[in-house]
Amino acid sequence: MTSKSRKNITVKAFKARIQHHLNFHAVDLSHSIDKKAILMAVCSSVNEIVFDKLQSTNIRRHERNSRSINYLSLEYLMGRMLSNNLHNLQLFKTAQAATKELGFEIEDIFEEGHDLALGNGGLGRLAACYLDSLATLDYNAMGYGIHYEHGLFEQQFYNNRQIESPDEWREYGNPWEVCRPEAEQEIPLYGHVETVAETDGTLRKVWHPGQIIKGVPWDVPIVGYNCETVNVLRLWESRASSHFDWEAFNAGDYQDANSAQTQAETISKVLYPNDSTAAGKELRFIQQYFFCACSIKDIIRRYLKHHDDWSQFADKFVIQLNDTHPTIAILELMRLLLDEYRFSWDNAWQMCKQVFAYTNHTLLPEALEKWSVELFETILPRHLEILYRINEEFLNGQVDKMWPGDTAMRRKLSLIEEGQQKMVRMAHLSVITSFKVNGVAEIHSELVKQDLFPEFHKLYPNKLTNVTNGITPRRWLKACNPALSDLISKKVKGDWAKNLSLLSTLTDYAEDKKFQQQFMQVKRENKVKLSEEIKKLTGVSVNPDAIFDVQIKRLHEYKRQHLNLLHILALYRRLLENPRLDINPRVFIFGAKAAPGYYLAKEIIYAINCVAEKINNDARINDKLKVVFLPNYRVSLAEKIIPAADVSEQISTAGKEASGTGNMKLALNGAVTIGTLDGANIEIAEEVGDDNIFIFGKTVDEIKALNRQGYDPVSIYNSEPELKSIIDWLDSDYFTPGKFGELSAITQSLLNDGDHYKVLADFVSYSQAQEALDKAYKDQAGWAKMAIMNTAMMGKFTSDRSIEDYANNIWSLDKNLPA
Ligand code: 26Y
Repeated sequence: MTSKSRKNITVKAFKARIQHHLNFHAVDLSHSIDKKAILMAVCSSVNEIVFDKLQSTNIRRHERNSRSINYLSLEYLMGRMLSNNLHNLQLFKTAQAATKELGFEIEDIFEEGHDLALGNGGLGRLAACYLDSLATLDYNAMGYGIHYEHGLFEQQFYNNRQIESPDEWREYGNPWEVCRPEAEQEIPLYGHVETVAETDGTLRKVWHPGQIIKGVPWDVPIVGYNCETVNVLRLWESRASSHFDWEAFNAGDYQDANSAQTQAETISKVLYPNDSTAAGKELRFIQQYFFCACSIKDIIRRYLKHHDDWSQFADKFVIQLNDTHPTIAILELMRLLLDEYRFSWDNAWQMCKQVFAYTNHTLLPEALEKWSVELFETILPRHLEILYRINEEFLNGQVDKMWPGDTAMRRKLSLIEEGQQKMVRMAHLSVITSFKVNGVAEIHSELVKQDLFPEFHKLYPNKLTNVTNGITPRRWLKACNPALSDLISKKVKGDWAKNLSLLSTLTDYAEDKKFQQQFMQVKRENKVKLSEEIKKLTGVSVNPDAIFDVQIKRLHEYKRQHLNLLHILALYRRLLENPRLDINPRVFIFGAKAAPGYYLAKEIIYAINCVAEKINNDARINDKLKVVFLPNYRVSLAEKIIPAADVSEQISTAGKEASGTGNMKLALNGAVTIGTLDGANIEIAEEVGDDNIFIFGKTVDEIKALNRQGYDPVSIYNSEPELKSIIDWLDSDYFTPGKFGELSAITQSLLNDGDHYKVLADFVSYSQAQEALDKAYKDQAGWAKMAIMNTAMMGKFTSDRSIEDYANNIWSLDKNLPA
């Protein structure tokens, strides 16, 4: 089918397709059709077009033999696929009309879809936005990841506490994937290494693995927006290599017969829900190796399909490591080049140094991955040998040349950390191998250079660089906020979803009374919709005319949801003291999952829920304050919250949030940021201007100075009466009647454990910024102008710009527009 006929597909034709597919998905068409069946039928109808485009993209790629970018990530937070695919295919209105004729609202059908939640948070969602942009910009790109049977856990609240249950995203099958058995891989593990003498006297290493696992690829098509391209996200599922041990089974040992299979399938069973503390779990290590080995072998297979020798490999493939999680891919490529393809050491190493690039997403020391040498020795003995040699050459070569005889420096930069247990520093391996290393926002990249890897920056002055994160405006404005999108399209000429800088035209209307009214009317309608959702999810009624103040992100001490909580308590207290206090009614909206093993994060959720319960049921404050914690925060819930937000809380301790991307999504939808000078907030402030953002708190340098001087939170507590009374209040049984000290883990962390994240140091400044914000909201025209300016000035933060930065400055991709 040509692109022309595809664009012209009529409602009638699309409806006929849905009806045709309903034959497979519904048992009895003469009765009312269930929503799951119609969802599947619509997905199948869309897939006819998607897979057709995928075929022609592949043919085009093959003819052009263009350089490809291969994105390796343990996480992809895709969310739901149908709405986005319809928008990207320009089929939304057609599908909407067709399903309407069949008696369904398309939004209700979307609701039946399950989120693809194969990621934790920012890093996984960034990967998903980048796939969208890569396809939209027609780059030859492939995403590689793990086909987890269970994605990120589902969250519910029970007695105000988080409880987790497994995510069952494939319970009824996933329409957006197809198995590719022809690209299956075999992955060795365990065993030992033998040194074999060749006939010519040279020595060769042979790894005799103790176990072989099968990797089965599942392809998820990635549809570009308003273009011909469909790329692929390839996700590996682990299986036992010989499916069943019939010998054991026949001998009556049913358990043994099954155990190899069970063990193999465990590898891709579940996504680790930690996003900040590297726990050193063996299964996680095997997951990383399994997926890297499958992906590297697949890359080599794709290359050798079209080439007789290796001379063009580094020209045709570049591999991006999404944080250190896939670092082991480096050692696997080295191993294959050396042992399977018989490269010399120097040639193999040269090759590796040309193909890998690494993105750093965090400065938090506890998130930097290290694996014990012991684990390497047991599971990947050959890789450890290779690692040792890389280290030796690095220390005796580059390090010794720059710092001759400096043993302290050798110890500091070594790939192996000495100590009770020797550990492999994955970040060091990534940095020394990669030809580029990037941070994810200007300030973060500077801190990577100055604080995290200063010596590496000295060794390789041109290696460390920045690519500021971005978000796809297709999902995060066009699809999730149709009302605002329609309003924008009335004023902005051209396809702003493909060229987001066009939104700056809106600055012309920022003071236009009529446009302000329309803009705020859209916001209000979105708030009404969200109010209904809040009622449904929590039972709490909220006033759509209140300020909707939103903090949505993973729960972490550095993100400081508890700073927000302290301010809520301050407002509550002020209102109790003066019920006629002249403040705008406000609804504080939280969404966050805590890692199941992160004690304090779970205590913060509990505290917010307890405080919410008290405030929401307190008639004295006249509904001026509401607090809701929406359960099971995920991409599809974010898509409902973000269009309705007035205020975006971006309040991390300066220097801790690498970039943030929720900050960009909220601002794009006309929320005004209250935030610290951290991550991409700084660049957002530069774009929107100081008048259109509320900045507060200590800067990175001031935080560093506090740490040098010796930070004393108790003295702040003692000198700020309001803060003191709030903390004491939290420590009483006011919010947990009859249970004294129930919330004291939080107050203890602030007072006795040193308040690592400087909550108390920033409290007063935060509270003042909140007052200024409240005052600004009273000037409705002034607020509308600020909101419009935020939407208008978000052009920089499209993930298309990020991808062009990567393509031009790191990947050297050629642009291959369709003929
Ligand atoms: C090692 C393991 C425990 C681990 C697993 C996941 C460590 C970290 C992560 C995820 C990190 C993450 O999501 N980082 C976020 O990446 C975003 C995209 O660059 C940034 O916007 C955000 O500031 C950063 O926290």
